[in-house]
Amino acid sequence: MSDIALDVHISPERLLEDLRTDVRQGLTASPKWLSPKWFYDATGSALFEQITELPEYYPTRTERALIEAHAYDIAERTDAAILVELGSGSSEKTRLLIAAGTKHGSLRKYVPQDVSPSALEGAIGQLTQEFPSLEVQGIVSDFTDTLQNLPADGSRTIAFLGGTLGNLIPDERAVFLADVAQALIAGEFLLLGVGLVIDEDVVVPAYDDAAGVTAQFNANVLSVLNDRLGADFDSENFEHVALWNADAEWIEMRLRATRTQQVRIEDLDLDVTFDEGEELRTEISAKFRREGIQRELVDAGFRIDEFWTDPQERFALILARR
Ligand code: AVJ
Repeated sequence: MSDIALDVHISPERLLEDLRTDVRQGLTASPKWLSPKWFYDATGSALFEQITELPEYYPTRTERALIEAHAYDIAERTDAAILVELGSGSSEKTRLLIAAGTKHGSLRKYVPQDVSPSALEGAIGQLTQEFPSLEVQGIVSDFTDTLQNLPADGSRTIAFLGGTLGNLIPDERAVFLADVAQALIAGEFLLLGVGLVIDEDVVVPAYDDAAGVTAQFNANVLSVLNDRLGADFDSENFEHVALWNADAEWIEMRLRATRTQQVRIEDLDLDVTFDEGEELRTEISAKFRREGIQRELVDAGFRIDEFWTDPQERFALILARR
């Protein structure tokens, strides 16, 4: 897989610089926080793939069923030559869109973007075997700054699946969606997957599974800081917390210190104190209501073409036209 050429829009040095800035900001703030983007080293990406197969984690299989049901319709409506996917991860569900697009005859190129080179290489290796005539160009970057320099040699659809939009706070979301709209021209599409607001008793276990995989995924961010910034976090001193914030309508993941402790982050020359019970927020995962997300898309400059949902209305797949 080492022969896979990736376009690196964000250099490892720049990514490390972003991590340093983020960690200094987040760990000296009160309350403390980290961006969920730092979960995804090779271990974190692999743990997320495990999460997608957990019985409690409904988003992935719900979205996959929606894509399966509507992939050909999407191919016909969009007639896209180029499929760009933001935060593509394993590209596992996307192969259904690619299969439909190539069968329809319009799709020539797939452009997956992810912050994790290992996830991209794995995905591209598989896809080029499965679709030998498909041109694949991987981009290593952050999804919020991928939108410049997208290929423009054909009509494009940008896919942003899995509910990852929910990782952004509302202000960031508005900016990001407007940027996506800006990157497209009239007649091109955004295919967006988002989680819907559902019963707390269903959504919380999806982020706090019985097997403890999500807890491992959450704690892995501390290993990332140990590896990349020479920190000395002991993940044994933190416990996984997932809670539903009913006002904001999002899930929050946190790491709660089980004892008072000091952590050294060598590369930042920073010492951080945690009180017993103090919590570090590591992720928000917002869920949406139909009217709300439609309004956000319209405000960003889109028109809603289709709004598909599963029978239990847990997840939505939205086709929006620029
Ligand atoms: C990859 C951002 C869509 O928010 O559901 C899974 C990440 N966090 N379990 C999500 C995640 C905890 C996931 N996204």
